[in-house]
Amino acid sequence: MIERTFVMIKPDGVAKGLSDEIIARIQKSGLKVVSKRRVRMDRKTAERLYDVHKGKEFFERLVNFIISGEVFVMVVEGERAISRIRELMGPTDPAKAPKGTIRGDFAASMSENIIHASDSPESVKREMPIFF
Ligand code: 3AN
Repeated sequence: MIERTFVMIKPDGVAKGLSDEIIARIQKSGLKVVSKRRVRMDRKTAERLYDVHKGKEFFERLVNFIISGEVFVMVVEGERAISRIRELMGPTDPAKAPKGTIRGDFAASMSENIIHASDSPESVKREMPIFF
């Protein structure tokens, strides 16, 4: 099934100059980047994006990090795009992310982990319209 998913290169990924490398990995895997935009999020937008984490101990840290610099927001399309991007990305904790995954190769910590991608069709429906 052809899906569209929401992907974001976080401020650490942009600041480390990894945007082209990450986009190249996505395209090489056979997925298509159909829209992309560089944005600096305001607090309200960041809180909306991370609404599901409201109340968790890391929420404030996460929001502060995500508004600390520019991000790349993208719409990615392809066969099973939602789960394929999650595979390319690797698990949330970089210590558990295998080499060859984006987080395994580049992420520094749980909060600074380079990339976000929607984890389900419901998340896509909620997250994508915030930016596209
Ligand atoms: P993923 O980004 O792999 O879907 P989620 O949805 O569990 O992971 O978490 C969203 C974001 O919240 C993560 N990308 C990460 O930056 C941050 N996060 C999750 N758990 C923690 C934690 N224990 N400490 C700090 N940040 C966290």
